[in-house]
Amino acid sequence: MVNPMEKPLFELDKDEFKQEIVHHLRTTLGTSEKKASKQAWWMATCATINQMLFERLTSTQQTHLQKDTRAVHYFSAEFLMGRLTANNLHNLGLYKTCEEALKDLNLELADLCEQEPDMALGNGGLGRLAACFIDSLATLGYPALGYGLHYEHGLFRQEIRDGRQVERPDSWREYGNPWEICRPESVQEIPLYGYVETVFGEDCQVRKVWHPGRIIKGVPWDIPIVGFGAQTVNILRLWESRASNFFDWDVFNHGGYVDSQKEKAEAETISKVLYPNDETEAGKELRLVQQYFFCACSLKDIMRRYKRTHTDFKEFAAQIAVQLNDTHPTIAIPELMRELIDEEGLEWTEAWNICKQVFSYTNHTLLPEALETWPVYLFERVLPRHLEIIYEINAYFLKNEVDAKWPANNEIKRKLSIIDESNPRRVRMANLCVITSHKVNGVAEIHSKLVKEDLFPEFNQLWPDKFCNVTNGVTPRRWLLSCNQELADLFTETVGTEWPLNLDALRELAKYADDPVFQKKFMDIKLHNKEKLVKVIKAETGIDVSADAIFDIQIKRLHEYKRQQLNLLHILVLYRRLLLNPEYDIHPRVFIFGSKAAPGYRVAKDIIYAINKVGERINDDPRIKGKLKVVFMPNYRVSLAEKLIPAADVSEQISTAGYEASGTGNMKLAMNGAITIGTLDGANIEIAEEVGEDNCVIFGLTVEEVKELKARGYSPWDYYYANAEIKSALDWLDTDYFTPGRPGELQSIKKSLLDYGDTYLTLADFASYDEAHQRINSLYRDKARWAKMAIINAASVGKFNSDRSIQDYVRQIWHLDKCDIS
Ligand code: 8GP
Repeated sequence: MVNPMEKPLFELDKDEFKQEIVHHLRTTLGTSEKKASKQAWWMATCATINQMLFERLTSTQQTHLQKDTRAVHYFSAEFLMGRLTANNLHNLGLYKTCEEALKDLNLELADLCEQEPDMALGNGGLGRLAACFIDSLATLGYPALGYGLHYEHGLFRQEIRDGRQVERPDSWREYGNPWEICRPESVQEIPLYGYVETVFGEDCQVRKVWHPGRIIKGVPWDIPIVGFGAQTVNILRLWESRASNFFDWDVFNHGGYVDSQKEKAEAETISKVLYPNDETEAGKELRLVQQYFFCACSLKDIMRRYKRTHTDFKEFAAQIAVQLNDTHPTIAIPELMRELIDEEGLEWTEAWNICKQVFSYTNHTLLPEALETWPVYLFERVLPRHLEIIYEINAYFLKNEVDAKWPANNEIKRKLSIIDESNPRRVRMANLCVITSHKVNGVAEIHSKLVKEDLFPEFNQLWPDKFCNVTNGVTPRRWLLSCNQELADLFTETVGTEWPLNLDALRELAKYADDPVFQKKFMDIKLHNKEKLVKVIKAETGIDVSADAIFDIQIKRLHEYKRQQLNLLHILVLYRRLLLNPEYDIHPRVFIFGSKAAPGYRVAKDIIYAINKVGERINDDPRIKGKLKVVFMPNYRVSLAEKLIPAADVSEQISTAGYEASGTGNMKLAMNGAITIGTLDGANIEIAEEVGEDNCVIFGLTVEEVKELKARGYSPWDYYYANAEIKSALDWLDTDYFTPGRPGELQSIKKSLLDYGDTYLTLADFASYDEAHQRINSLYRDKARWAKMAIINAASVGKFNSDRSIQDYVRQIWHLDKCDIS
């Protein structure tokens, strides 16, 4: 069916599209229809798409320059873009045209899309949020640039060998990437290391001069970001590091080829790999250098662009907004100070006033281990001038703000200082962010409240207006229109074409929630998506599952606070119940996991191993007659999420209350009609408000109860001894039942839940979780009830459109105007 929403924006019809693809196959790819591989066909299709993208890109950039628009610059160490082919086609309104053109050539568009490697330049939620946000910014027509790092290797590829995670390098651009454009004309030079000299100038002014020990070249790669409707095409600009002189020619001439390459290799290391840590600080010099490198390149780029239309810095803060996506780009603050003072000759207070207006900061986590700090000695060596500037900002802040509010209170000074005076002394990046930024936001109501009250209470007393909330969102273009086309077509048929831009339009669907005909259509699509996933599961893991079972999905990074171990414990208990009583009455259930663990996070990797080993035993056990299956999908990534989410019946959002800042998978799953089983944490709370508590299954301790229990003194042993099923399930892990001949291999799970104190209260929430699953079971058996719940979920998630998040940022923080592109 042709999607009525797709008014062709460009005058290309199917036949012309076809001709263009063939033309590119021959002239751009240098091959022929007879010889072309799928990869070549895919590249030729991308080249055709780019013809239109580039045209809009140029007109957007020209209009922004002409109108001298204020723009937001989204600084992020991660952009988890995934694949772009289908997304770009949908946003250009050309998906169906392209599909038909390829059909004429005996090719399947969906099949060609599989040729595209994921652009996995991020770890998880934070990186994917950045990708959704730049889609929304372009869709809404706001002038915006994304700035980040052009990692040669993105997040590692995960293989599962004998149940264990093995990390393999990711090479997303091994054979070239059709979406990126190199811009040698905008190369930047970035200083590092060296020393600072204080000089007395001819004008009788004392100045600081940084004599860097090294200069690195920053080469920009632009990824065009096309908004839905293709009016605006913004840019994601990613910096690649190179040696400033290709190699040392003299050393080379004297036969030292390897030595001459050393500097080159060192320089290129900076943008070589993404740090695979999710929510933990990586105390590595290279990471600090990465952060500085991309921030310095981006600020120089911003200043270069600004200077095209301005001769001084009076308008800078009116033109430029910089959003710091977590603390990773914090170094941009002293870097802008340095540029303005040392390079542009501004007074300290002038520069400081500009910085305070330009920067704002988003916090994504309360976990203390995730709050970045850097040893002072490292700063001294890598960025000596920046350390001086940080000291000056700190002194100014402690004197003018802290002392003024809390006179002679050293304890508060110690707490709020940018410098942590313990040994070794460290720079607290979050404090620098809060002190400078004019706005600090959390990413869900509850999280923003905890940011204010628990994380930064004194800062909140100093500047109550600084703190605000912007609840996260996801783009419905990728997470519904593109990944679940059948459901998208049903929605368009039912409520019209407006919903990808105004997701609230889906509220209309609620009218049909009780209509058996609509319910059948909705659930048939779910079944069809499940059938497609059954094939993927078989191909990826060899496991047979039935599409008639409940597909219960937990997809997210592996972390103890996200509690995959709670899910596993419940699986063990169900399995045991079935062994004890083969008639135990449950609807067949497939538990599906997708998750990567940080390579150095032992317990997380042990949990992956345990899921796989328990799964192997359960999946092969004829006694339970296929009522339970456990699937661990290897290499979880954006493109896999696009297959899993449309097929989910149940969405597992089971973090310990107070620990998940927001979550965004919870939104994607609800949008596709999955029922949430979740704690009152992060955005789950707001999802429950929107869909109604009758249409999701809430369990477990609340934030307050978690705090109370911890304050009282929590002992997991109490639950272990009080609940025979918990005890049996955990003791089972001491045996070799799941690892024949190798007893005790799964013991670390039990240890973390008992001996090490069960930090995330898994055992405390178990009974409530189990009861919630029983509710899921009986709800699912009432087909009409379940269908109604699923429809209401999809109908009620308008709030979680990332367009709404962007509008919130614009209103509260960025104050931008939309710009029409001629
Ligand atoms: C995540 C939060 O854990 C998640 O709740 C939230 O929805 C998401 O950010 C977007 O706001 N945090 C991270 O992904 C994170 O801290 N990643 C670290 C690698 C930097």
